[in-house]
Amino acid sequence: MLIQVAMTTRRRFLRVGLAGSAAAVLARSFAQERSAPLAPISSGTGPVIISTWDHGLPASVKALEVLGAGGSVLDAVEQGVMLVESDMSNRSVGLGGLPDRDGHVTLDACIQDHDCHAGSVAFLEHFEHPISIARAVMERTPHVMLVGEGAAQWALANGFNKRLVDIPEVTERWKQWLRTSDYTPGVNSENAPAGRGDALDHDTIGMLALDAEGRMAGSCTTSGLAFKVHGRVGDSPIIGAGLFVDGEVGGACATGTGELVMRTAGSHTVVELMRQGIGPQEACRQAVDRILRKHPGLVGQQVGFLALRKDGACGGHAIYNGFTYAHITADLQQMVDASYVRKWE
Ligand code: SD4
Repeated sequence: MLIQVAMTTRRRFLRVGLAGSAAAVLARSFAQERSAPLAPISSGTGPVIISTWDHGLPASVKALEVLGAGGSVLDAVEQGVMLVESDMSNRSVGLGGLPDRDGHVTLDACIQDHDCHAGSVAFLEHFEHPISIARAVMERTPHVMLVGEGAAQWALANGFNKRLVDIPEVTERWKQWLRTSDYTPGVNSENAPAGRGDALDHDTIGMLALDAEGRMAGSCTTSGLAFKVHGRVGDSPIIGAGLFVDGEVGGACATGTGELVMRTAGSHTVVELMRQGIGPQEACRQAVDRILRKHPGLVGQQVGFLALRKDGACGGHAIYNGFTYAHITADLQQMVDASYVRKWE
C-alpha cells in the first residue's frame, strides 16, 4: 500500500509497505513515471543508508550529505544520528528522552565499523552525544564499552562537556507515571501522545550505511525504555544485540524491547543468517521468529530489525505493525513500513 508520496525536484520521498510486493511495484512505477533512475526497492550498491523510524529520514539524509562531502562511512553514521540526539523534542533518543523510574535520563549508544571495531557507552547521563563518546571509546581506548559514572568521567577527561537540560513536559510525564508506577513496555510507545501507545513515529535510532567503496558502518543511540529500573541497560549499546556490523557480510540493528533482543543476540543473529546466504529481509524475519519461539505467550511488545547487506540489499521486519524505516540512496529517499508478524489493534 502506498501511504505517502511527496516530491522535491531532485529527490523522491516514498512511503511503501514491504509486506506486499505490490507496494514495491507501485513505488517503482511512481518513480518511472518521472523517468528518473531508481534503485530497486531493497537492493542496490552504495551509498545506501537505512535507519529506524521516521526520524531515520532526516538522520539518513544527513549521513548521505556527510558521505557526499567526503566524510567516511563512520562519520556518516555518527553525524546522522547526532541530529536525532540533539532533537530535544524526541522522547526516546538523547537528552530529551523519557527518564527511568527514578527520574534520570540515562543514555545508551554504540558504533561499529566495517572491520568489527566497536565502541559503546551505557547508563550515561548528561551528555548530548553519547554516539560520539562511543566512537571515541572505540578510537582512543583499548576497550569496547564504558558505563555509568566511569564513562562520564572518561568523557569529561576526553573533551566532552556535560549538558544539563530541563524539559517540563518530560518531568510532567514522569510525575504522571509515578501515580501508577505501572511498568509495561508497550508496542511503539515511547513517543506516542498520551493514550496512543501505538501511534509512535519515533524510537531508538539505529543506522546502517554502505558507502560507494563498499565500506560499511552502523550506529545506535537511545534513552532506552521509558521508566526502566535505574541502572537498566538495554540492547542498543550491546554489540551483537542492538547493532552488529561485519563488512564481509553486512550489518543489522534493532529497536523495541531490548530484553528480547539481548536474549537472542538479535543483530548478530541477523548478520550470521546473511553470512549463510539468507537475504536481509528473510534474515530479519527469522530473527523475529526466533524471538517469538523463545517467548511463547509474548503479547504487546515490539521488536524490529533492519539489515543491510554488503551489496546494498536491505530489509526490515518487526513483531508488530507500525515499525518504519528510512531507505536512502544517491537518488532515492523513502520511508518504508516494515513487514510484520502481528497487527497491534
Ligand atoms: C531499549 N531497544 O532500551 C531500546 C529501546 C527501544 O523501542 O528501541 N525502544 O530496550
